[in-house]
Amino acid sequence: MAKTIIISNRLPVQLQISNGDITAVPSVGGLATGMKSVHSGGDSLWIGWSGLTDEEIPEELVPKIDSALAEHGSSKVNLTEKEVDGFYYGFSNRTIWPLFHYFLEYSEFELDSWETYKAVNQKFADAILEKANNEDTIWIHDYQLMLVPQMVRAERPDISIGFFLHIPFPSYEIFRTLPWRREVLQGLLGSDLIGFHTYDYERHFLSSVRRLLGLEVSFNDIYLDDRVIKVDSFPMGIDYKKFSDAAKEHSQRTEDQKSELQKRLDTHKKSAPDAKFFLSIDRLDYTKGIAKRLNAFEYFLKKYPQYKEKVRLIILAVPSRSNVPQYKLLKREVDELVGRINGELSTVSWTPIWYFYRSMPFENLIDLYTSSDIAWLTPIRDGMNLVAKEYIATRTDKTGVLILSEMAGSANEMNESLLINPNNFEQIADSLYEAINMPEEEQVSRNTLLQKRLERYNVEKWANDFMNSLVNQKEKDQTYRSR
Ligand code: GDG
Repeated sequence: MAKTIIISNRLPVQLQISNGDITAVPSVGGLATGMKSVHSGGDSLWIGWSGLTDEEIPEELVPKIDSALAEHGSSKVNLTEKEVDGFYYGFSNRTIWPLFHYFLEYSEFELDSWETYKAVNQKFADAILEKANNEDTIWIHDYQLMLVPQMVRAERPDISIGFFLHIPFPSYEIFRTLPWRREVLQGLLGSDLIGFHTYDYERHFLSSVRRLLGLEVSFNDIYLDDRVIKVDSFPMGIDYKKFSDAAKEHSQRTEDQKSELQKRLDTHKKSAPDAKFFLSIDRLDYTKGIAKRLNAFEYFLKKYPQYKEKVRLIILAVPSRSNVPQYKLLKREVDELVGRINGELSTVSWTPIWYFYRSMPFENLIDLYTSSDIAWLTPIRDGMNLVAKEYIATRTDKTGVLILSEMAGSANEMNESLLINPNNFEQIADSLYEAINMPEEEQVSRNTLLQKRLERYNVEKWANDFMNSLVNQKEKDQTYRSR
């Protein structure tokens, strides 16, 4: 029977080793949830890294680990610490990640890490080749694995391969600075279908293909001598029902059932019923504009001092890639900014910023979404930004205002939010003012439209659209070949 093979850097399960016993716990991330409809039962397999290096896995536990993963339809790619260093912390996160988010000055072009990236991509390709039959469908995810499509294609010319990029694809002028730009494009062109979050990323990619490889591009098809490849946009949605159901359940909780965080939020609401909560949730990443947001918050309070003691900014910054120097520096910068602003502005009864540097359980995420009057997300560049969508999905009474950066892919589908340029403090301060004072009817009418769209284009639809498009493309490709 033909199966679907999904490949991503990390598996959708987390391994926990304790006292020689292994448990594999499913992850709750967006991708894992989104792929549920594709990754189901015995006709699909997920290949990826387990999160533990070879050095961390005792040899005698390998069979147990393999069988624990197999129970979740997963199979692991083994990586050494050195490989993770060069491939993940190196080329993926010090070269591609900054470059594709337009942080050219942060991009390091090191031959060693490129070589490791290639070798590790080959490992992923080999793991696929070991498990795949010609009639299977392969879906490869994200910027860590851009060479895998061609590596698989070289061995299996007829197999069906889809690739989806979760981060922006930059404009040609940025992409061309990469020393290995042609190799990366050629790697991706091993696919039958290449998907992006937005039409802009798709156009940027096609422009690079045309200019760097001189290939024939017609609308969104790329013609090679013997194959035709489709490039398209598939804006990723969320598991809408999961978020709205959680919020509904949350609103019916008794005092005893509430979390400690919720009780604390309630206490503050009660002591100042007119005060507004601003919320931001991001991985602690320089692309998310956290430091700028803090400066903009200070600017807002200078411009509109009447809101001192009347607003509170809740920042949830999730630790991320803390081995990479830029992330360490950013952590220090954010810590200092929060300390300085709170130090300068706090009063006996008011701390302007609540800063959490940790990952929270899903339940607390819902506490924050449902308790915040304004979600304020200001990425400098973001492939999509699912937090914006999740906030809207939890607003069961349809109140709440979303202030969102134009530089997030999700801004394309969320026109009813207040869109801002994250570099324009004047506009940001005015949008915060507008959000605080937005009449409830207006909030409801904006959110009604947003919710309808998010409910319809949920993550399951995203995954199915991609898979259907891949099937259609394969048929088109076969006709092209037999012409
Ligand atoms: C990449 C691209 C693109 C966050 N904190 C906690 C937590 N989260 C969850 C959120 C959301 C996810 O993490 C974050 O997704 P984003 O889309 O906002 O951002 P990235 O992590 O940068 O994701 C991005 C995405 O891929 C998908 O293609 O949108 O542009 O950069 O789902 O809810 N979840 C829990 N605790 C937390 O503390 N449980």
